[in-house]
Amino acid sequence: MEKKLRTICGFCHTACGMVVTEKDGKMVKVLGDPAHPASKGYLCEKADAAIPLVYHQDRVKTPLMKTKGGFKKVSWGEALDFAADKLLSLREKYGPKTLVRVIGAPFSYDIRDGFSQLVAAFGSNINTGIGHLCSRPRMVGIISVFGERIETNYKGTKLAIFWGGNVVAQNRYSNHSATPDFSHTIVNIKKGGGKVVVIDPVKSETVPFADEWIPIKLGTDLALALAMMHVIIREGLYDQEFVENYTLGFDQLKTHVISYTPEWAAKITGISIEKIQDLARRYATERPGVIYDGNGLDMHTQGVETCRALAMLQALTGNVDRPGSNVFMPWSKQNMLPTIKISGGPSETKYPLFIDYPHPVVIDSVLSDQEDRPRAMLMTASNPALGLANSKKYWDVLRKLELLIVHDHFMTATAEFAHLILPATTGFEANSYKAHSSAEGCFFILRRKIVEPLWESRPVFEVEYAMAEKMGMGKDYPFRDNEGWIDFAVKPSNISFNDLVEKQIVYTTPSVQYEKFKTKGFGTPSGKAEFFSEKFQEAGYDPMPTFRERKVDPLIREKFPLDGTSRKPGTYSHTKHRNIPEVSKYQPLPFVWMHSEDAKKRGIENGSWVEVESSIGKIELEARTEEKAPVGVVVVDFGWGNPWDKAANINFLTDDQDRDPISSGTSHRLFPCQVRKKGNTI
Ligand SMILES: Nc1nc2c(c(=O)[nH]1)N[C@H]1C(S)=C(S)[C@@H](COP(=O)(O)OP(=O)(O)OC[C@H]3O[C@@H](n4cnc5c(=O)[nH]c(N)nc54)[C@H](O)[C@@H]3O)O[C@H]1N2
Ligand SMILES: Nc1nc2c(c(=O)[nH]1)N[C@H]1C(S)=C(S)[C@@H](COP(=O)(O)OP(=O)(O)OC[C@H]3O[C@@H](n4cnc5c(=O)[nH]c(N)nc54)[C@H](O)[C@@H]3O)O[C@H]1N2
Ligand code: SF4
Ligand SMILES: [Mo]
Repeated sequence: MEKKLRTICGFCHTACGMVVTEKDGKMVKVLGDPAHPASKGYLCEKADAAIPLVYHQDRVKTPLMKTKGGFKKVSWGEALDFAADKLLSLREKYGPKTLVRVIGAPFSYDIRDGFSQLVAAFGSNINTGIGHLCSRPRMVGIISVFGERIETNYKGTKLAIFWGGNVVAQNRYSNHSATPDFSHTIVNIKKGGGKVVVIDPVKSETVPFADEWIPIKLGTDLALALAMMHVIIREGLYDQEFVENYTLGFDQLKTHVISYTPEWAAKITGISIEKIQDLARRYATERPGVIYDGNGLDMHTQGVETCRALAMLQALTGNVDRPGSNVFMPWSKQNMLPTIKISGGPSETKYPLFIDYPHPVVIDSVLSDQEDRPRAMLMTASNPALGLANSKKYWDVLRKLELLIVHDHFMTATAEFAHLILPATTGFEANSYKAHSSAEGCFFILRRKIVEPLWESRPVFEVEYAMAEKMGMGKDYPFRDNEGWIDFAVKPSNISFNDLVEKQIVYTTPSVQYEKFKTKGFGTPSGKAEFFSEKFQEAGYDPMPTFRERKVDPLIREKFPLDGTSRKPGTYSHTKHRNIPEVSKYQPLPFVWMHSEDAKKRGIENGSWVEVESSIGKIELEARTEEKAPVGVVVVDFGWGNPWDKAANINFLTDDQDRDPISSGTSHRLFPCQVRKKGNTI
């Protein structure tokens, strides 16, 4: 019997629609789903991992417990008993905040929600993950201006600025919203007479598709945004009606940006005065204009302030909530987990405005000798041993834990440190869901179970409930498995798991209404779009974004004259799938990309084996002298270092102390380094 079943890919946030052919209980073919409103049949090459992933012989097939002699296979019963006993005894000794939940990029909502009820029922509110590196810094900045997050809308756009986003390689044109027919976004903008500008220090895969590339110096985007505001105000190009009626703090902003001239910014950003003026004028007058703020703005030490300034640019020009600009998209009602609220959280830390519990704070406290430090971590869908800054130090964090439980498919770099590994189902063996806002309305989409769980793998909510039962917390659960969780989560939108099974995609809101600010104002404390934030001021930050030149100790600079930055190779999603030949064939190994001038000076040729060193550590990999970045900048590929590839992990070079003061985001995108041909010293 052969069946065609609709689901989503789920290897990245875009969540393209997929049609899987299932035959006699096995997945046999994967195609794009033409009926999906955003992907319309498109799948990228990463989707080729789907079938090989599910049937991969190296999957963790049973629970594994660490013993002196290595990992030992145990039954689920033994694994759950061990986890429950150890967790309860740690709570007894050190209190509930001994337990930390860690998640990776939430490509579907089982990752967003998994184990959160358990951690809360246990009494802890320490929920952390990769938020400080991904989207959260941007969100904090944007929310301070608008009170909520804002998305991109390309309908009739005359000027699209992809700012710190490699949209072509990452297939990400918006942060939470589905862009209709996304793979043709740039073509469609151009067809409508719009222009595309890319602001990126690196010649990314998106650059060849743009009308203009503005190579900016790494980490200086805030200076550019401030100078653009300077020009727009000085030349009276701002949207006077919008500014007068819907914003707060314009007079203060006007004074604040006086010194941020294009002349000042040109020196910092490396962009000419004329170009800065031109971009400011164009963004204010070629309307509607839209800005996509990409992950290139996170992982810098001024990420929040940069994105605050980008949101302020939108408000200043009135490119807000209008077709073809940045828009507040409709969002579906959901029951959010945990249902049990524990007081504290980020507000207790030195990053009070951050949304999650900052992972760097957890790192500091685990490594401290505080009696009440976290001693247990429960992780799902996360590989922080490779993703977080200063891997060597993070490995010490993992080593120091008294209990590390990892729910994953493979023996990853992180799982190797675990006391207990729990075999996880892939996205094709369990039900999950996701919501996407869009101009056409917010829709829920099912990530459908296609085949029964292989070996002894189990979906996260089944594991979570079983663990909760063992600890006597079953009564705190409004669900027992993934299906029950979906029912619970989508209920406020008046739909059920069965509706999703039947329809695959269910719209639960009307289509977008533009210019909502005219009737509803903004979700900020003042109800206006805020150029001046009292909230920031009260928390001890600047009420308006202030550029701070990044200072590198001259001694460090002397030793490490190059600026290193990070790249996500488009053919992978983070650290995944390098053990799947169908995908890894495109780029089996990581590279450091450098300018031929820098290479020549060091006797390095295309293909030379080199050592990249920072003040934190050293890695060895192959050099590519393709000019992706200007002289002085080297670009290192991210995502390697799992046990099966044993290749260079860039985060052996990044520093976990170099942090954004508001988000704790670490500087993976800019770190001083040196490159040497192996065996040479210069
Ligand atoms: N193929 C693929 N797709 C993915 C992912 C993946 O791993 N692989 N991951 C998913 C996830 S979780 C995320 S967060 C998104 C990320 O997707 P994007 O938001 O597109 O982010 P990146 O590709 O990491 O980086 C975007 C660009 O920012 C540039 N950049 C670096 N520093 C700066 C700077 O200082 N200023 C400016 N203006 N630009 C800078 C980089 O050179 C890069 O070209 O992609 C998602 N989609
Ligand atoms: N230097 C540098 N560092 C970075 C970045 C960078 O560009 N450069 N990018 C940052 C960004 S934007 C992000 S989002 C993070 C990514 O950090 P992570 O999200 O931690 O990275 P992934 O490689 O996606 O790890 C996910 C793990 O979950 C497993 N997994 C996949 N699907 C499932 C599932 O359904 N269930 C379970 N239980 N497990 C599953 C995979 O096998 C994998 O081991 O890294 C950050 N770190
Ligand atoms: S990995 Fe590729 S196919 Fe899968 S959701 Fe992302 S863009 Fe779509
Ligand atoms: Mo991310």
